[in-house]
Amino acid sequence: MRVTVLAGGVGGARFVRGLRAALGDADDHEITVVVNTGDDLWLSGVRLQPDVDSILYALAGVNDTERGWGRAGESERVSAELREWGAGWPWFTLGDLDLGTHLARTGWLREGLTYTQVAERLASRWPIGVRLLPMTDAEVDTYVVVEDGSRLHFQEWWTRHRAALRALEFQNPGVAQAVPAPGVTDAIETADVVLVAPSNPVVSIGPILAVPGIRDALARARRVVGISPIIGGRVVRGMADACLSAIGVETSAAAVARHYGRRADGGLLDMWLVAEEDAGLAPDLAADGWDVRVTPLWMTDLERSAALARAATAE
Ligand code: FO1
Repeated sequence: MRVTVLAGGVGGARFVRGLRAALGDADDHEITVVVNTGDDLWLSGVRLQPDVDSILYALAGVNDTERGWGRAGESERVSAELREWGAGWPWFTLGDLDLGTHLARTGWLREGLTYTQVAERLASRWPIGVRLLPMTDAEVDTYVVVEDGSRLHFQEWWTRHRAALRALEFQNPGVAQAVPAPGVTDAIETADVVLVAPSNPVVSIGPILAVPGIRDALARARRVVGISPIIGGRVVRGMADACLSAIGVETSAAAVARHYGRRADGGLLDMWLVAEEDAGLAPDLAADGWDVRVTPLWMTDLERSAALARAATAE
C-alpha cells in the first residue's frame, strides 16, 4: 500500500509513527510524508525546520516527548552563550544537539543542496522507514499580522507571545511563486490514500495547500482522508484555536471539516475522522453528504496511534 501523509510537527509526528507501526515491516508498503515548512526560520545564521525535525526525531526515537520539540537528553550551553552575546532570540532555545542538525543543514544548503536533498541526507542517519519530503524547496516562512498592524515571524508570535496577540492574517511571502518539491505531486497522485494528519489546519496544513500545484494534485488523488485535530471542541495540543479564529473557523471538528471541504463539492476530502467525543457532530455532516467516521483520536501511545492509522487507511 502506498500512503502519502500531509503533516505538521507534533500531531503529524505521532500520527506517522502510528502509521509506520500499523503498516508493519512488510516490504509492500511505502509511506511518504509531505512536511510543512511554513514554520521554518533563520536564526543566528542557521536554518531551522521545526516540523521536518520534529517528524525526523520522532521517527528516529530521539525526540523530546515531554516538551514536544527538539532532542531528548538535550543541553543548552550554546543557547546560553548566544543569550550572553545578545544574539538570536532570548525566548527561543537552540538546543546543542538540535543545533548540530541546523549546522549540518545550513552547511549543506550553502554547498548548494536543496531542502529536499538536505532532508534526504538528514533522514539517512536513521532507518526511519518513511520518505520525508519538504512541501517545497522555496523558503516560505509564515508571518502573522496582529491587531496593532505589526507583522511578526510565526515563531515569534507562537513561542514569545504564545499566540496571545490576536492574529488577523497569516502570510507566506513567496508561496505563490513556489512549486512543490520534487516527488510531492507524484506521491500524492500515485498513493492509494492521502492522509491529512491531525495537524494545525491553518499553520501546518494551510501552507502545504498554499503551494501552487498541491491542491491540483490532491484533486487527482485516488482517495483523501482527513483526521480531525479537534477533539471534543478543543485543540489537542498547541494553540490551533488562535489560528482558527483568525481565519474565522470555529474550534470544532465539523467546522474544520467544512474548512477543508468535501472533494465532491470541490474541496479536499473524501472521508473525515472525528473523535468519539464528537460523535454528535456526525449526523449533520452525514446529512451534508460527508463520509464521516467516529473513531478514538487520542494518540496517547503508539498502539492508539496505530489503531487510528488503521482506521484512516481502511476503505
Ligand atoms: N518552542 C517553544 O515554545 N520554545 C522554544 O524555545 C522552541 C525552540 C525550538 C527550536 C527548534 C525547533 O525545531 C522547535 C522549537 N520550538 C520551540 C517549537 C516550535 O516553535 C513550534 O512548536 C512549532 O514550530 C509549531 O509547530
